[in-house]
Amino acid sequence: MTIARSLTLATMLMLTACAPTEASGDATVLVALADDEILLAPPSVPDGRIVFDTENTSTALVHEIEVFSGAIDGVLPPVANSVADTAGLTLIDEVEDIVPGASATLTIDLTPGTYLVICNLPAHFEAGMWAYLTVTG
Ligand SMILES: [Cu+2]
Repeated sequence: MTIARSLTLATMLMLTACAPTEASGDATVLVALADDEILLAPPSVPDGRIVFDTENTSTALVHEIEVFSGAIDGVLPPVANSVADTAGLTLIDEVEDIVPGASATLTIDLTPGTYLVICNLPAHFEAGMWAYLTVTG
């Protein structure tokens, strides 16, 4: 392969990698459910149909993913009876009972705003299982 051809291939790969995800309709958020945190990659996506590609990375605990609208970044809901009191939030969708090592996919249409992603099994929210997702317009 010539150098010019290698450069062309490299350029094409870069253009493909940089193509905006919203052009194809869906944005994907990789969600790692760990025992003491939830990691979202990326933590900000454009509005529209969003695929939460979720994996329970725990070796021992069952987890769930719940996505709430109406969240304010930096303002967590209070805890009552070992779970988050989500009375001021709106549950958009969830997947329960994701066993250790298992994956689950949640696809939701979201409008711009701040969303709170949590696992609300007893004591899990308090342990740190929450993350904010920013959806931009
Ligand atoms: Cu959990």
